[in-house]
Amino acid sequence: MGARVRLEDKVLELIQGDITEQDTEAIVNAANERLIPGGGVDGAIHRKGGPSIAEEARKIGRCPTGQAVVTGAGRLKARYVIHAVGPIYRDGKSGEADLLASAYRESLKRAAELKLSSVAFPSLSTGAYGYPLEEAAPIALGTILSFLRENPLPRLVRMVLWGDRAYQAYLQALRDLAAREGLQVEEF
Ligand code: AR6
Repeated sequence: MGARVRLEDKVLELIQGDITEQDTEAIVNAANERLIPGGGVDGAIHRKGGPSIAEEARKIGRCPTGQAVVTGAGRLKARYVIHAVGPIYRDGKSGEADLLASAYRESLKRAAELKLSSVAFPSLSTGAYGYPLEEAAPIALGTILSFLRENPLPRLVRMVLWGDRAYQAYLQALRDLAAREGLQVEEF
């Protein structure tokens, strides 16, 4: 089950699934500032990818909120893991939206620097960090779509949503965004 919008030769896609199973050139991790393996997406990536990811991350050391750093992807199908640090949600009025948009944009910049054509994201900050899905989804999708418009790479960005509730929240946000931008949503 999925949905996509096209922008010339670019695609923004939503699917329901598991980020660790993606065969895009990079997958994005929902990391923390200390780059120390935690739960959720982070735990799943380190479990399935093996210890080399944490070893590389340890050498990098830290990543401030709203930024993103790159390691290899160990045993995962992807070649790279882009570790993005989304904000911890407080009240929605503490700069969270800008920091969340920045975490997506910085991840996409890392992918573009590596000349990658495809990257998959989880829904940053909407698990342990408490960002409400309905607020996070339009920020994530709006930021990705703007980046796709303004940059040649990546050409495919896939949002991988865990469970039906997250998928439905993102599908609604994609429909709203597409309507504003005059784009068609294809469901598959
Ligand atoms: N594939 C895709 N999405 C998933 C998966 C998966 N395998 N597992 C969970 N999700 P979270 P955060 C969804 O908590 O909020 C860690 O401890 C999940 O339902 O992984 O940015 C880190 O070390 C939720 O919607 O990330 C940090 O300390 C979304 O992914 C902290 O959590 C993000 O949930 C980061 O918290």
